[in-house]
Amino acid sequence: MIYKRYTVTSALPYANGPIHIGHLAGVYVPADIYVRYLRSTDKDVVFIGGSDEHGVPITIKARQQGVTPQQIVDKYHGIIKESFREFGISFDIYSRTSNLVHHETADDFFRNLYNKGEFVEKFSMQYYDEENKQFLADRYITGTCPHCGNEKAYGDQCEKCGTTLNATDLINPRSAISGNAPVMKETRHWFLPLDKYESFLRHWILDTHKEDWKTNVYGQCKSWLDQGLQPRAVTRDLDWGVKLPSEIEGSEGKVLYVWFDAPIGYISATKELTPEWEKYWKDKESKLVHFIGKDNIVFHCIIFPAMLKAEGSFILPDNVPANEFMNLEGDKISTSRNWAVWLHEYLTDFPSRQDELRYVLCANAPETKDNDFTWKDYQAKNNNELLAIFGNFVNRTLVLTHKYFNGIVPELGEVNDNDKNTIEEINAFPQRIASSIENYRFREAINEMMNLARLGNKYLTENEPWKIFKTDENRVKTILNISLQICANLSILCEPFLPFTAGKLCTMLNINQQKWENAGKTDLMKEAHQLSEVGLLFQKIEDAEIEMQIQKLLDTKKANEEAAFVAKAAKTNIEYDDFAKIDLRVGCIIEAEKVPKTKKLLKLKIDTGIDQRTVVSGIAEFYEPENIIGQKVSILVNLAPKNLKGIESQGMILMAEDHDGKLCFVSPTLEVKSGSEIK
Ligand code: B3M
Ligand code: ZN
Repeated sequence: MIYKRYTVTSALPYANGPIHIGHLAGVYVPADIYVRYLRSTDKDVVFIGGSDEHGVPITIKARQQGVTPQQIVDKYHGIIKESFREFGISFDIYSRTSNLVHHETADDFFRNLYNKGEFVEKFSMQYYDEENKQFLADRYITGTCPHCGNEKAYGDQCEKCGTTLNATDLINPRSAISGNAPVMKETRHWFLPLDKYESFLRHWILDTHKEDWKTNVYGQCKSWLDQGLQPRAVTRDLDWGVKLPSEIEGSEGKVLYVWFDAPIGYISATKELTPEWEKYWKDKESKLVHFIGKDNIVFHCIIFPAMLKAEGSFILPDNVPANEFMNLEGDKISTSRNWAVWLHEYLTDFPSRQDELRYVLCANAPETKDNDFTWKDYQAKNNNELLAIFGNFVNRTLVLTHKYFNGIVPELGEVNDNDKNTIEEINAFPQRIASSIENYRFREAINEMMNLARLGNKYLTENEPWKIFKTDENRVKTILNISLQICANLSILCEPFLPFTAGKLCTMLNINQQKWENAGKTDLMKEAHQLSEVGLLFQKIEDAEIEMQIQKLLDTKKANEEAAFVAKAAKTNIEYDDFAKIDLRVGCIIEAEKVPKTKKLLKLKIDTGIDQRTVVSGIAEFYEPENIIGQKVSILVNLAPKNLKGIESQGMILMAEDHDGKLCFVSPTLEVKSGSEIK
């Protein structure tokens, strides 16, 4: 089917934290590539984005910080919007769900379904905080996970074992607001009867989209459908969100469930963007595409389509190209563990290197399986691909043109077979890249684009213009003319992926950014056209820069381990008489040496104040013998001697074990004489 226009949405990030490379790789870079390509082919397209500003995590964060939810979302909406702008994510509008248009639109949508009798009203028992006079939704309840024993599980999920929970599953439930045990109280909610749409959804997804939806997306949908769909509550007891229409009985203190209002945010934002919004949402000749991460599949492929279908006047998505997750250095990206590369921090450390990150995230995009971002790979892709292939080709071409022809495009003379083949190959690139993009295969597309730069490099290397300039200037003219055509083609074909680079390249070539239909041509650079100055497209990334990033992550890991430390429970009680049998003294290490052929053992001579005796201690991994002479220790002097590796050990020094297994001396903080009793 040929579409007249495109409505492209990208998931609305929660405005309760900044965004990281996982967001870019999974959703926004692919969406932006797709949209930039469509614009380059002169398609009518709207690219919709915005912040998701409702939901319980936002209210909880606000409570923790002693501010209002609005203050939280104002802060993060600003940060997120700025990150997108800096990385060239070219939304036609970046809106937010706390604004009036959205509240009105979501309200309309709910009313419409309500009036048509599309909802099922149900009474149920729900936890209630008597002190705060509030029903406790999802995350407002914490308690012990019945599956893994995690004492900090939430009413909707245990983050430790990943199980989806109901609040009533929790053992020893507590209100997250007051800490009190909640009581059960009856409440009323409205449910969207998904079961009613099951057969429609089955047919629409399983029969008509088996071929064109990605396997991961199709597979998740199928498994949901095969399990059978249940009615789903679309309201919550909460005071932050889109309020229920007040004339509805029982609506007080209730808002729309965040996953009901958030996707409507796509529609509200389009409304805000253009008075002609309806054609992007209601005309069958508009192609609706949702870019999302894999955790949002059910909402975009099942629930939102059911909502749209229930409303009746909207189109359904043509495709939902969801990506898997991008991990970081082998570990899942996590906001709470600060395990992420935050976009605003990246730009402080690597100013003006947006395209470098866009490149690496796209070349490595988690399209069919989870993937890993590593700093070493980032460096390698920058240095060995962007710089060594793309940058190097453009640089060689431009520098030679300036050197031999004062930066004026030389004429194309007689073309030989090699030239002809090269020209033919150039012609074929736009279609190949286009087809990969249209099929949401962005890794393949960016690799194809780089193949054009590879072709350029190969062409220059095979023809070696620098060797023949003195003897055959005309031949050099032809070679550089063709190389310049490749540069001009790159400026068009790289634009969806590397918009900043495309801009720089156009400046150097002294041409305007051109449309896709011109790509493939080999007369883009006109004879006698004057080029501008040569600048650098990419810079080398040094080892030291990468080591700094890796160190930053190691520090985070360490801080997380420290934060996660929990002291072991106490042992059973003993009587004082048992303790009194132990003879502990302050001592001092006066000699230390490694025990040969062991990794862990040191042979120490300790001045106990009573005598000088030998103690073998398992601390060699942590201390160099020469550094601990003079160290005060606590020593158990009446421990029965024991033979260790042929040495008689007469006592034991006390060590405290840190969270990471490191052993530390236990010694008095002030000067205390050796032999003093510890009791
Ligand atoms: N805010 C969830 C997420 O960021 C959610 C997406 C809404 S899209 C309508 O994963
Ligand atoms: Zn659990």
